[in-house]
Parts: sequence; C-alpha cells; structure tokens
Amino acid sequence: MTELKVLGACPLDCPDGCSWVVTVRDGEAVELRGNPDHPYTRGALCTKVNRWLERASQPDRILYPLRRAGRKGEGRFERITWDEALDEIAGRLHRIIEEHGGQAIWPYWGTGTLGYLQGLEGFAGRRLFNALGASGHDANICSAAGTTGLRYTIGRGGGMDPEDFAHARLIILWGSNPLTSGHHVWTFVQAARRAGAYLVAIDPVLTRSAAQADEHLAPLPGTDAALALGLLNVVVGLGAQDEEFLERHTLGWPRFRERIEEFTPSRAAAITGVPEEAIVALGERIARTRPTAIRATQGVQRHAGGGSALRTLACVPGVTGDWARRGGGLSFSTSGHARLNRRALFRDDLYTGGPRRVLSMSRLGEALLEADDPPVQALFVIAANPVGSTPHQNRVREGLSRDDLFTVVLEQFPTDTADYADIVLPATMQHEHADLHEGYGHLYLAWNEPAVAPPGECLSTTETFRRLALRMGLDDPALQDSDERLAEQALASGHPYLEGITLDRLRKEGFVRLAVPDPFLPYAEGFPTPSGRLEFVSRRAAGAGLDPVAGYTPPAEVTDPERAARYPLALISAASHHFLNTVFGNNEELRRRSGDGPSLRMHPVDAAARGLESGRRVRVRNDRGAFEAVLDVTDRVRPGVVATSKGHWAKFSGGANANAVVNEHDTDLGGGPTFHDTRVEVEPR
Ligand SMILES: Nc1nc2c(c(=O)[nH]1)N[C@H]1C(S)=C(S)[C@@H](COP(=O)(O)OP(=O)(O)OC[C@H]3O[C@@H](n4cnc5c(=O)[nH]c(N)nc54)[C@H](O)[C@@H]3O)O[C@H]1N2
Ligand SMILES: Nc1nc2c(c(=O)[nH]1)N[C@H]1C(S)=C(S)[C@@H](COP(=O)(O)OP(=O)(O)OC[C@H]3O[C@@H](n4cnc5c(=O)[nH]c(N)nc54)[C@H](O)[C@@H]3O)O[C@H]1N2
Ligand SMILES: [Mo]
Repeated sequence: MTELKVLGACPLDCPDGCSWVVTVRDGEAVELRGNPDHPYTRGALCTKVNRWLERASQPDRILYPLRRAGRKGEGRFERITWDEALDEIAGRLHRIIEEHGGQAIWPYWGTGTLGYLQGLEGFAGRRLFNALGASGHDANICSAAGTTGLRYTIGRGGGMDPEDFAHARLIILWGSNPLTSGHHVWTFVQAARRAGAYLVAIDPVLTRSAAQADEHLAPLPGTDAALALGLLNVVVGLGAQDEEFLERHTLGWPRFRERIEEFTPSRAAAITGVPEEAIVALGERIARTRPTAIRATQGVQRHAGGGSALRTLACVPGVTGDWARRGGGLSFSTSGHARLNRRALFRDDLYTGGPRRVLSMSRLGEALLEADDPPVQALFVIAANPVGSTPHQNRVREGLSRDDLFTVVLEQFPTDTADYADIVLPATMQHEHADLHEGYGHLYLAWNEPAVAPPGECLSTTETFRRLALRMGLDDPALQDSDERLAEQALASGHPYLEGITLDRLRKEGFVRLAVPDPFLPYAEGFPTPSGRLEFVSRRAAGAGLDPVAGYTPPAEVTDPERAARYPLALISAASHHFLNTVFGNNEELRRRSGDGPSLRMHPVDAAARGLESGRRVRVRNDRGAFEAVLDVTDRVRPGVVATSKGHWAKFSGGANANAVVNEHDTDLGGGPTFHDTRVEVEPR
C-alpha cells in the first residue's frame, strides 16, 4: 500500500480560497481535509467542500463525451468518443467561421473554478479563442459593479488585508454574510471582539452573521450609499473628520462635504427606512472609534446603484482617515493585489479578427436572441451554469433552445444548462487537475497539484483546448503550452509582490503569502488613481458621463413606485449556506439540508396581508416569470422584503429558481447584474 498527501486548493468562487490536503491511497483519493498550516483558512473547510470527494464520485458525474439525442433542454444524450466529439466541434466551427466570421463564437466562462489555468481568472482557452477571432466575454456577473465603483474612489478593487480585521475597534458587515459566504474572516472578527471591538451588521435580512452582531440595521435594499452619506453627515457634524488625511491624501473634499451635508440623518432615514436615531448613534460611534473596518462584499452591489454604493462606501475611511490605520479601511476583495501576468496568459496578441465584440455574461438571453452582427452561432459554456445563475431564466432558455445555435458544454454534471448542449465534454475536478490560485479574500497564492488520475475520460479545460486547437489545424506553439509552463508565465510578472514566488516553491509549500509589506496598508501612502489621491470627485467619472462626485444612485425596482404598486415585495436571492452558486445543488445530502428547493422568508405583516402561513407552498412571480418556494414567516426580514437563496437547480425545484424573476438590467457601473433589485408578488400555489 502506498499513501501520499497531496497539497491543493479549493477552486470555488469564494473569497477564502482554502488550502487543502488530499490523502491518496493506492492511487485513490480517500480523504480531503483543510490544511491546518494555512494562516487564513487554518484547516477548516465548509459544509459544502467537506463533501468534495463524495461529489467527485456521485453517480450523476459525467465521465464521457456526449452528443444530444433529444430536443434541446430535454437532457437526453448518447455517448461518443473524444475523436468524434472533437471532429464534430472542429467541423462546425470551421463552417461557422466561414459563414459568419469568428465573432459568431462566444466562449462563456463561468466561475465554477477561479483557477488561473482551468478557470475564469485565467480564462482557460482564451488563447485558442483569440486565434479563432471569437467574441470577447465580459465576466461581469459577480463583482464588476463594486470593482468599478472602487476604481473611481481608490483606484483599484482590492482593499485592506482581511487578517487586519483583528486590529479593528469597530467592524461593520455591510451587505455581507460571512458565516455563510466565506467564514474564515470570522476568526479575525472574533479576535477583534475579544479585544473589545463592536460589531454592526447592515443587511435587510437578519442573517446568520447579523444575528451574531452587537447591532443590526435593516435598510431597504439598494439604499446603502444614502445611509453612508447620512452616517458621514453625523461624523462631519461632530467635526470628527481626519483633516490631515483629507489634506494629504484626498481630492475634492469641499464638494463631497457639500454632498454629505445634503444627507441629513432624517433624509437618510426617509430613503433607507432605518430609524433616524440608529443612524445618529452609528454615526457617532464611527466618529469616535478608530480604527473602523468595513466588510462590504458583493451583496451590496447587486442593485442598479451598486457601483455608486461601493464608490461611496470607500469614501467613509477617506473621511475618517482609516485607510492609513492598521485594522481600518474597507475590504471588498483582495484580488487587485496579486499581480499575476494576465497578459502573458491571455495572449490577446494572437487575436485574429477585426475590432472585437464583447458580450455581457449577465445578458446571455439577450445576446442569444438579439445579437445579429453576427448572431451567436456557437456557444462554449465553460465552468458555468447560466440557466441556474444568469438573470431572466426564461429568456436564457429561449436563447439556448435556438435550433441554429451550436452549444458545447464543458461540465462535471448534467446541469440545467448541460441539458441544452449539442455536445457535452467531461471535465475534471480540482483534485484531478493542476491549477494556480489567488484568494479574493486573502493575500496568499496557492498551487493545486493533481492528486489522482481523472475518472472515465474526463479532461481538464487546458487539455481539452490543446486538443481542439490541434484538431482545428492551429499550429501556434502557444496553444500547446503545458499547465506548468502557463503557471510559470503567470508568475513572471516582475511585480515586487511576486518576488521569490516560483512554481517550485509553490509546489513544495502549497501556498505562499504575497511579498507585500508587513503590515499591509495598501493606501497609507497614496492611491492608484490618476491624482494619486482618494478621489471623492473623479474626472474619470465625469469623462464617462457620470456624476463627478461620489453619491447615491437609487435602485431600479426597489424604489420605483409604479413597479411597487404591481409587485409590492423586494426580493433578495443571496448565497445559500449549502451550495456554492449552483455547485453542490445536485448533492443529495446538501439538497436535503437546504429544504429540497427554495424557501422564502417573509415578514409576518406581509404574510398576514396575504393570508399566508409558514410551510405553505407559494409562487413568487412577476412579469418575467415565476418560481416556487416554501414560505418561512419570520421577522428576520424587514417588512416589504422577501428573501430566498441562489443556487437551486431548476430541474429539482419545479422547473425554475429565483432567476426566473430577475431582470437583465445593468448596474450603474461595470455592467453587472441586479439580482437583489427585483420586485415580486407572492401568492399561494
Ligand atoms: N455558502 C456559499 N458561499 C458563497 C456563495 C454561495 O453561493 N454559497 N457564493 C460565493 C460568491 S460567487 C460570492 S460573489 C460571494 C457572495 O457573498 P456576499 O458578498 O455575502 O453576497 P450575497 O450573498 O449576494 O449577499 C450578502 C448579503 O447582502 C445582503 N443584501 C442584499 N442586498 C442588500 C443591500 O441592498 N444592502 C445591504 N446592506 N445588504 C444587502 C443580503 O441579504 C445578504 O445577506 O459568496 C461566495 N460564497
Ligand atoms: N439569483 C441570483 N443569481 C446569482 C447570484 C445571486 O446572488 N442571486 N450570484 C451570482 C454570482 S455572484 C455568480 S459568481 C454567478 C455564478 O454563476 P456561474 O459562473 O454560472 O456558476 P455556477 O452556477 O456555480 O456554475 C459553475 C459550473 O461549473 C462547473 N465546474 C466546476 N469546476 C469546473 C471545472 O474545473 N471545469 C469545468 N468545465 N466545469 C467546472 C460546475 O459543475 C458548475 O455547474 O451566479 C450568479 N447568480
Ligand atoms: Mo460571485
């Protein structure tokens, strides 16, 4: 018997990017555990990833290439060989390119893995799609709004080191539910609390995390920037702004101050629905507590004004000077900090077409149904499940049903999206392939060494596209680079934060902290904006036709009175505790724990008005579609708001999930989706 311990990393779309250890006995993975040596994730995985190996050997795993044998959407397939699959794909692509040009091909990359080799961070296969002259893909579904907003204010999406929450005296969880969506930050939050820090949660829902806080404010969804301005009004009223920081490190303070003065606590209360006394009390607490740290993640920016929300939230530590203090500032993501060489990975110089058309990930239905210059003729779905995860489910289904569309899905499981494929290609899972990772919630890089051989005929994404390139007669050697070679190219950016981090070292140690200064205060000495300062007022924003001054942009549906008259309830569909987006949505035990389909939390006042009680099956609907849920009547949501969770597979939930009612609508900045900015009515089923 031989036994090996192989170091790897969780690839899922979660800020924590856990380090793990796989025990391999006689070539078989028998155990997968958190790596106790990792300073951020410290050996603990989550309820979902604890079932990783169980998932890998689930009976529904796709092990062979498949060709559609039924109608699109029906999910009937026959097994074919890799040779047949590659021949068919290459033949179809050659014909499509001849007739419509390369831009009729759309590589639709999702977030199933964030790896730099196999997944979204490195856009696996991008070199091949460049060589084919394919359309570009704007991967805006998750954090584009917030990242764009932050770029205007602080120059980059990356914020404070989450480990430094341990040094904060006041922590504000602002539209963030870490006990569900990335629990390792909690270690550092708890360390701060043991030292006396106060914890506030700002969330329309009393989440798992909010329930642990010292104080909870429940604003109307999408009104956070107005709340931030109201809080700053109190801070400035007390003269608690950091004049020295404002003078040395910010741009446009007098104009921003005028804006703050427009948002009195009573006006902020009227917009947000948060009591005026609570705004005054929290404003006073911020005024007197240094350092204050804000954890604002993606929930707060899934609204029409979501870009402005982050743009304005990042101004708060600009006014208090907390960006210069350890344990102060704002943490949205850390992904701006690891400076891997994307250009070397992407090789956009291989692109062969004319000006490149870029299609929006969040508007798949629209692009499939309406794009005509040229129409999308071939869709590659790579580590994505858009039927489950993308807005306006019915339009997505309609688009994917087009007879003239050739759809290839690279997948591990027969998802709601795979059901629409012409060809399904069997994909490896993380412990079966190599990858390079950063976390978007910490400052460590990781190497994931393959632990076992893939089952059946599964191939990694990189290998799939190497083979397809050859089959298509493309002979540029860059299309054949090995995984190790790609990783070396990504690491060779020459940036000081990557100094001393080689593939050899990563392989040996599993993970390495970026070579950042200690402590890491990214903006203590200046900001990567055009002025080198935190920009309350942005010329770039003005140039893009936006308000030059950071401020409040209202949501699209939540505060629209006409829509509210037709659909009185605002729906939030945030992270499910038991799934990771739609990954694990087909795991029996996790499905059972999640209640076997969506639930819907509703305030007792709203339930009484509809004669509904807990346990009742309801239909959640608007003019775009409907989904079914089981009602949970609770005062854990504010009146006027209902809450469900994302990630449920439509095929196990009566044919639809929350995205049946979500609009294809762009956020103010970054072109992101507006999942939590959706109005509905709820009725008995
Ligand atoms: N268990 C689990 N973990 C996950 C995921 C998962 O599906 N399951 N998904 C992963 C991914 S892809 C991402 S992007 C992150 C997302 O994780 P988060 O950043 O936490 O984002 P959400 O889950 O969308 O929403 C977080 C909270 O914001 C609240 N919220 C919604 N609208 C508003 C608002 O207008 N204002 C305020 N103040 N709060 C609001 C919601 O009620 C919710 O409690 O988590 C990752 N981690
Ligand atoms: N209503 C609502 N919808 C949402 C959200 C919300 O808050 N509310 N959140 C949005 C967010 S934040 C995100 S990031 C998106 C995510 O949306 P998607 O990017 O579509 O992610 P998933 O639905 O998880 O689908 C990922 C798929 O990749 C597959 N996969 C995993 N690893 C690999 C691999 O190595 N190779 C291949 N080929 N496949 C792999 C998995 O089996 C899974 O089916 O969802 C969004 N959808
Ligand atoms: Mo996400």
